[in-house]
Amino acid sequence: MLVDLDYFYAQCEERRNPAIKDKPVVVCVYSGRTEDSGAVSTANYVARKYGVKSGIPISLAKMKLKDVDAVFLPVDKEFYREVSDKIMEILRSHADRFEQVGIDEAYLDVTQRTKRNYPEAEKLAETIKDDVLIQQKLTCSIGVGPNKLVAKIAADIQKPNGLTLVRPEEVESFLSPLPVRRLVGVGKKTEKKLETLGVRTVGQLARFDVQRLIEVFGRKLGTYFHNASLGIDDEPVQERSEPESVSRISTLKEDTRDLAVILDEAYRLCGNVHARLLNLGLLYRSVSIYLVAGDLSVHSRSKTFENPTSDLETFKKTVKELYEKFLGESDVEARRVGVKVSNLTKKEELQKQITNFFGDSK
Ligand code: TTP
Ligand code: CA
Repeated sequence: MLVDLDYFYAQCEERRNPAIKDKPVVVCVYSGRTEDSGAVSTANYVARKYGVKSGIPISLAKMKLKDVDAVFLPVDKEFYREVSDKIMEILRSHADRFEQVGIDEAYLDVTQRTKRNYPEAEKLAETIKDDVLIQQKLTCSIGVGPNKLVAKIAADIQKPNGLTLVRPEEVESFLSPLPVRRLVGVGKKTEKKLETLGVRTVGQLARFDVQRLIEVFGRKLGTYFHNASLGIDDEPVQERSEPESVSRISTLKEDTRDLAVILDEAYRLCGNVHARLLNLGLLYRSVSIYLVAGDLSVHSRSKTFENPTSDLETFKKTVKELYEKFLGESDVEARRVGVKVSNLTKKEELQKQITNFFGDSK
């Protein structure tokens, strides 16, 4: 399955402030040069009806939404990351193997838990959509197929709040009418080149002589296009390897040296990091704090323990100690604060080591 959250940044904003839900919502990256310079990050589907989409200039979006009661908001990546983390944990719990790609997409290998049964997979996808909606109040679109390539295209076909299943026997009929642009790796340039060869649809690509494709695009890409057009893909859903550290950073409402204010935010981040650790089944041995000062200078302090732990209270206590000590030594004001754990070990690894050490006598 490929799960893709709908109009993600804009939907996060709607969740935070449901009053804007029926209006066009445009999330912007302001460059800061002039009031409206910058680009649109994403927009909700109401705004998309007016032609507003990712990448266009904010000024153009404003023109398209002239005389419309629209909402323009600056990106708040920290908030979206938080929502994303929580949703990814829900998704992970429904997969045999899990691979997050980007902030709002993930592949779920559900082969075993559905026993390759599509009605089962459909039920599972419905459950996932319900879980995400009930627990995190967000909609997503899901594509289900025999491999990652097909699942991804399936998820894109029906949006927002879509669910599209493509069974193995339907792959050919599903893909063949689609424009080649739908295939991952086919951009504007490739699309043009293929068009000069008389190839517009995936089906035409599938029937096109593979040797000629290789002549035009090279062996690697030519072979890939040929296989992709037939829905052939055997890329496994790849669990990402263990992270070296888990950290979160966030901007304070205003610059401050007030320990209580700093800790209030830092503890929230600790909770966030801790949840992630638990989910990954990891223990930490080192704790670090970050502080970006008003002048944008970056400061950090760390402490390393003898033994790995997953304890949240120890984490918070150490963060407090480190901030206290840092503020005692320096006179900067904090603009952004962050926390990090590192020297991570897997819980099972530790248990194995202990068992080996004491023998398996129980
Ligand atoms: P997408 O999944 O491409 O788009 P989306 O979630 O906004 O909309 P859809 O319903 O079509 O899936 O991107 C995920 C987020 O990444 C998006 O909410 C904002 C961000 N993004 C940018 O900041 N700039 C961009 O050009 C794109 C494409 C996305
Ligand atoms: Ca999305």
